[in-house]
Amino acid sequence: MKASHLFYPTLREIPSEAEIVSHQLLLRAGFIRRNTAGVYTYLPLARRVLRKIQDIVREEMDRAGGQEIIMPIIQPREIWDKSGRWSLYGDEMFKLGDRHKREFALGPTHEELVTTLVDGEVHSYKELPLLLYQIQNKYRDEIRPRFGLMRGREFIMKDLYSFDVDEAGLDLSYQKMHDAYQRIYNRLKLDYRVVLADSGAIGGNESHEFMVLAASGESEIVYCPLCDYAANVEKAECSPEQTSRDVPESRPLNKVHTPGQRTINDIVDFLGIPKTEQVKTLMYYADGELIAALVRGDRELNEIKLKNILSASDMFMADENTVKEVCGAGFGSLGPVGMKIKVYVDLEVAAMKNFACGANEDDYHYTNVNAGRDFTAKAVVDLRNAVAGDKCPGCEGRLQIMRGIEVGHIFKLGTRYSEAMQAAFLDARGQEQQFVMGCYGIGISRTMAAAVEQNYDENGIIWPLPIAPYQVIIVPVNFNQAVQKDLAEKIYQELTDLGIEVLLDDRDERAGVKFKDADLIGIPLRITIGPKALQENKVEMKKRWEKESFLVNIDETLAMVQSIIGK
Ligand code: 9G3
Repeated sequence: MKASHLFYPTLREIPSEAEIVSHQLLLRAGFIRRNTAGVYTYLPLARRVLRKIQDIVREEMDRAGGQEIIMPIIQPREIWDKSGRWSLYGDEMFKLGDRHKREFALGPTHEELVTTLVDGEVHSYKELPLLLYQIQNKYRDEIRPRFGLMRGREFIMKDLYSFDVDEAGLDLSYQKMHDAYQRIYNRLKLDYRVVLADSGAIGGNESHEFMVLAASGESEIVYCPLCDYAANVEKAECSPEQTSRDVPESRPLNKVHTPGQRTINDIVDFLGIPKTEQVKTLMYYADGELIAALVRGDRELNEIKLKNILSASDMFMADENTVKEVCGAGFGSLGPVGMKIKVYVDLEVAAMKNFACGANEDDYHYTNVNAGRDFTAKAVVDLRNAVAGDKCPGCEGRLQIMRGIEVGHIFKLGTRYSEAMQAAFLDARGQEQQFVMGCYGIGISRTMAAAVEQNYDENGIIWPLPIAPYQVIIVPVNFNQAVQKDLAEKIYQELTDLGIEVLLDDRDERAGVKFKDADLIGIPLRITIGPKALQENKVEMKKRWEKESFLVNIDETLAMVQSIIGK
């Protein structure tokens, strides 16, 4: 490919709307352009990277027994009514009508569609297991699309669905996918972790996320440096510390006038009671019912854990006016004592003695509150977010926190969808059985962005060789100089004939601009053809991931390139 022909509009300045490095660099290097919020065009360089990622994913899916299909993006409302999920996702689902006023969704995922397909076509256990996958655009109307390809409203996903006769079969399919995903991320040269994850609204039980480690990652992961425990903080279980100290006596309940004191910190200052001896009361509507959740003053409530405990499909924080009506006080003065609604208590709070909290009366708090005596918990459950320093659930280690980008997510679905869609097959005894399913996603476009988050420097992108848009870029210092031009074209042709992907920068630009662009777009190996080196019958080479360049005899160029890119 000649640079004078390639469409890659590079930018000198960082676009103001780009907050994270991958978004900035993919825009500046002419890989993507925003069409509208969360919707992008992939320009030629990005297309080449995406194709390489997809081909690696395809190879590993096929190796694991997957068969590629292409499912429709337009999905009829009926199948979503059958699974009961048409309104579950609210405004996040793109919906459209056809000329007959029939309703459709733009596919955010394909459980309903693929289960309907397989139900109609697979009738015997002899045809299982069946692993079908596609690489296709997905549509989700994110409230706040941002970070470029990281959180788009249209994005490319590989989604595979496994159909087995029973749980044992699913376990095998799930393990095959787990291993295939590890091969994929290893081949992509990404630094990733596999973490226990929440299964979210799609139900089902076990699920794992594949997280590319990056400070810009939106996901928070806890991991144990001693054992292999790792979990999304949404899922990470918190085990209360064994309080070896003798348990203090319950002191008498005491109501205190605390005029104008609202926050946990106010009470620290006003009553001299530390956060760890206070309890926060948080109010939620869960499927229409107002409930209270208690966590220690210095902790954060984990809303995913609460939602799962309540098996609520729709849960949101109550507004202060409603709370005032029901509880008689505003947010800063709430507490479990005398509360008429259900109170869900974090494990840690249940073990606390003589704690302080609001008195459900503005300007009043209680001290020396004790669960059991002063209030009754509806349930005592793990409700808080894990934090660094927590004990590892699996060993004596102490948990650490890191941030990650979720690039893959695999789920055991069981019969969640085959039951809802009445999708069944006949087993060996001629009995009707529901398919036992799994689903497995990889964010293809997000993976490209994640690769940039882990591979860049002050000059631009540093593509890992397996997904670079071109493997080699030839930069003649002065293309108008015949000797340089001829040699550049000779090396270009010879490398191309060897099947190596080469970009020849034949533009009539200053050498400095060519070097800057070569670094910006991140081509792994640069061959510079300049007058100085030519005098000694040499060319200069530089690996994008190294600082120093080096000279190579012209007649050793091909061999050197092949040894570096491993062709
Ligand atoms: C929707 C909308 C958004 C959604 C879903 C449905 C996430 C939805 C979960 C999954 C689970 C797996 C197969 C590939 C891997 C992920 N956001 N999920 O089901 F209608 Cl608007 O998509 N699906």
